[in-house]
Order: sequence, then structure tokens, then C-alpha cells
Amino acid sequence: MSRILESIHPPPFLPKCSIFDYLFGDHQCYPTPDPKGIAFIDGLSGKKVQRQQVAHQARQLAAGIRSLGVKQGDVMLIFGMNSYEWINALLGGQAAGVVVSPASYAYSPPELLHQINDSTASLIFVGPLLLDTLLKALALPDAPKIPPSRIVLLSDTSTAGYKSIYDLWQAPLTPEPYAESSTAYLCYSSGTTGRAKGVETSHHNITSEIQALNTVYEPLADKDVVLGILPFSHIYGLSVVLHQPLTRGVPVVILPRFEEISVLSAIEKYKITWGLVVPPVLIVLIHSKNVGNKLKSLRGLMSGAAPLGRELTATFEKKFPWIKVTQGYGLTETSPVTHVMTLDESRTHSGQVGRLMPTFQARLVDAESGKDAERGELWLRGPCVMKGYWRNAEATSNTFAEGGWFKTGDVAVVAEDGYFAIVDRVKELIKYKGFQVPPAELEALLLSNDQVADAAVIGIWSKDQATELPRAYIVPATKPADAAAFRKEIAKWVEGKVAHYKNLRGGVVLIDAIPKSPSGKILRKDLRLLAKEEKAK
Ligand code: 4UW
Repeated sequence: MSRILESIHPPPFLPKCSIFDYLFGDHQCYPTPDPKGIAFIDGLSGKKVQRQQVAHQARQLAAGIRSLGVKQGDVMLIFGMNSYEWINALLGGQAAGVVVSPASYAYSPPELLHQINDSTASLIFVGPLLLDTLLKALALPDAPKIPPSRIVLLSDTSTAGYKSIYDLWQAPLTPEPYAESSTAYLCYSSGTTGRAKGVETSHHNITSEIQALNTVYEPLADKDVVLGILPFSHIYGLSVVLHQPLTRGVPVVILPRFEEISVLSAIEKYKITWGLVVPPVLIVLIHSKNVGNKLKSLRGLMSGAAPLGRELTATFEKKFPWIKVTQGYGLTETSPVTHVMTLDESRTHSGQVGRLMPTFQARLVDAESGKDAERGELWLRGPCVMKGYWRNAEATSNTFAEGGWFKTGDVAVVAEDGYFAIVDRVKELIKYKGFQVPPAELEALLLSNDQVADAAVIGIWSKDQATELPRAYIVPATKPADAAAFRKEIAKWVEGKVAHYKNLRGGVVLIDAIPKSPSGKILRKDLRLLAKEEKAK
């Protein structure tokens, strides 16, 4: 008999409509915010955009997207740092009924090309600073032919034959209704194994998630102003920073990325009250020499995407006693938040990730026995769980168990009062500051180097930085004369070939043989033990 854990919260109303209709139509699922209220503020230029303008400008872009011959159900890709233009592209795509695939701005040309090819994107919006990376990706041998008219700049000026997003605006299109089960987004996640895969997130997944967030997430209202530094290309930024505040009528201050000085200045200037962060941001703030009085307005921070321990929370709250910190947990595949705590709940449950969100059911399953257990792999089910991996039936069937359960690859425990804690990970994934580092990608890259006979990559926990660091174990093809120089050379060789967050910051260790199971699977547990022993030495 399986032990199904239910959310203590009754399910909220789950609308059956598209994301665009949910956000800007007359659904009355949430107190509709003032159309003239400010939805987004550009943190660098100070430009403000009202909620009604956001909707109108998205419909203007939707008309332009259609005029390019892009049809409902086609795929477009966005490759840029956070900006208002990024939001316009996303919502314009939504109004046009296009599937939107956001890509990490840190991608190298081959990583970007993988997403362009895999998603079958035929229209690309690109940040002006990233055009060069895109053009390099499109010059690689297996790149598709995308005409310049289908490459649009996320900026107010056109360059070198490429139109600005504003050039595309036309008389606004009225979005047609379409099925809530259709695919809205394709964010990329490696899941439990292998390379990055397109996560098919439906309209219903997102609207259900936001309805659930609006029931139990820290309530945002009135004077709240939200910090928008998490990348919109990652589901945490996409759902929780970009979408949810639109339903609360509170402004989001958009910044291109996390950079200490500009973030501190924006918090001070716009009197930001609420921030969505990852644990390393807390470390930067604790050690910052530039904080002064700049964080005065901040009342709370929500941390997610990686473990946040009790100790770090306590250190932060001691230094900034007026700012409370809480935590949530989620995955790209679950749209994303599945567990969360309000600031008040976090007073008594620091170090845990919270209770199950409304709409979700959970099981904890022991990997060896396959039976429900007190401590086991977290399985989840509900309307926020993805449809599957895009055009990848094998990965989809491997990740769902009988009964429609999605296997997270994380090991959890649940206390009697219903609060969960994440205690281990059984999947390969490494997380550097909340960013996904799929070991299989780095291993494939390392094996393409003639000097490497075999390789395995694991994450090493750094307490100082509150993150895992990717470390490679390498079997050299021939014994190097100078081992230290060889290790450095390998780490350097990886740099620039991958997004910066995949660099081998945890070091390169030489080894005689990679521990493997009889079927050839890398025994990562053995490597983790080895790493512990090395540390103890
Ligand atoms: N503790 C330990 C955590 C935690 C964690 C995640 O890149 P993905 O697919 O997705 C995410 C989404 C995180 C998220 C989104 C919205 C939100 O509100 C929130 O809490 C505030 C978190 O990261 O990676 C998923 C994997 O990241 C790890 C875990 O291994 C999971 O499978 N992870 N949150 N609090 N580990």
C-alpha cells in the first residue's frame, strides 16, 4: 500500500484558460490589480510600465510575430538577460499562442545550439550583447537556417540587419482562446540524468501553480516591491518573479543579473521589500562592504533552488535582524514550487523546505525496496507537474512511475507536523548557485579531449559559498609529467566551452580508474566518499 501525503490546504480554483487570458482576461481568480498600477520597473533606466501597457504591448508584439508567418504552436526562443523587452517577448509569444523556450544567457554557442535544435525554434529573440554568441551558434555545422527576419533584438535599436523588438509592434492582436493543456513553455532541465531536455510546461501547469502560490506563498500586497534578479530563463524567475507578482498588483524591479552594487542600489532606490534569491546571495550580502543602510526597506527574502541551512539563515538574520528569510523547494518539472514556508512559519522551521503546496500529492519511496518509507525519494503528482520531456518519450517514461508519479531524484523526510526537509539527492544533477550543471554534459566534453581516457563529474559542497562546485575526476590518457599543470590545463580547457557556472570550480583530481557498476554506470556515491576522505586528510 502506498502512503500518499496530501497537502493540508484545499485546492484553489484552477482556471481552464491560457496563461495570457489568466493574467489579463476577466477571470476573477484573484483580486484583479489596478490596470494603471506599475507592473515592471527597469532597475537601470528607471523606466516604468503599467500593467495595462504590459498587456497591450504584448498584443502589439503578438501581431508582429504572426506577421512573420509564425503560427500557433510554433516554437520561439528567448536568449537574453532580464529586461522589459524579455518580458514583452515572452508575453507577446503567449498572446500569439507560440510555445516559448527561454535559454540561459550564460550559454556557450554549442549549448545554445542544442536548445535551438532540440526545441525546433524558428524565431529567436536575442539580447544585443548576446547576438555574437547566437551567430556563432548558428554558424556551427549542424545549425538550422534561421533567416535574419526571424532574429529579433531585445533592444530599442536595430543593428546589422536585425530588427529591434519595437519594430515588430503592430496594431494589437486579440488572442484566440486555446486549450489550457497545450504547451506554453519549454525550459531546459537535465532532470535526473543526461543532457538538458525541454520541459513541456502547459498553460494549466502555470495557472495552477500561481493559484496555489497565491494561497500559501508569502502574501504580497500594497507597499511591496519585488526584486527581479533571478534569471527569467529559469523556472524560478519565470513563475515566481515574472508571473506571480502580475497577479498581486505589485511592481517588480528588473535587473539584468545579480551584481552586488547594482542590486544594493536598486533595493535602496526603489525601496524593495521582498526578494527571491538563491543561498549564495545571502553570503554576498553578509560579507558586503557596501551594504550601509541600503537594505533598510527589505522585509523578507525567499530562498530556493538549492539547500539553505539553518546556520546561514541565522547568521544572515543576526546581521540584518529586520529581514526574515524563508525557503521553498521546487523543480523545473513541477512549474516549480512544491513546498514552501511563509516568513512566519520559517521562525520555527528553519532548514526545512516547508509543507506541500496545495494541489500536490507526495510519496517518499525507498530506492532499494521500492516501498513507501519515512525517508525516501520524493515523488510528486498534481496539475502543476509537467506534461513530459519535449519529443523525448524515453526520458518521460523513465521519470514517471506508475500512477502518474513524477520522480524528483531528491531524498526527503517529513516531520509529524507536515514540514519536509531535503536530505540527499539520488540524481546526477549538480547545482552551482541554483544553476543546473548536468555532469553528463561535462563528462562528454572531457571525453572529447585526447588527453582524457575517462572522466566523471560530481558536486563538492562549499560551506563558504553555500553551493556545490563541479569537480572532475580524470583518468589521463598518458601519465602527465607535471600532474598539477595537467589538472590546471584541463580546468582551463573547459572554460569558455560551457556556461561559466559549469566551470570546474571544485577542481580536477587525477585517478587511476573511475568507479563503475558492472553495467558501466559511474558510481558517484563512491566518488563522493573519496572526496570526503580527501577533505579529511
Ligand atoms: N533545497 C534543496 C531546496 C531546493 C533544492 C531546489 O533547476 P531546477 O529544476 O529547479 C529549481 C527550482 C527552485 C525553486 C523555484 C521556485 C521557488 O519558489 C523555490 O523556492 C523558493 C525554488 O531549482 O532544480 C531542481 C533541483 O534543485 C534542488 C533539488 O535538487 C531539485 O531537484 N533544489 N530547491 N530548497 N535542494
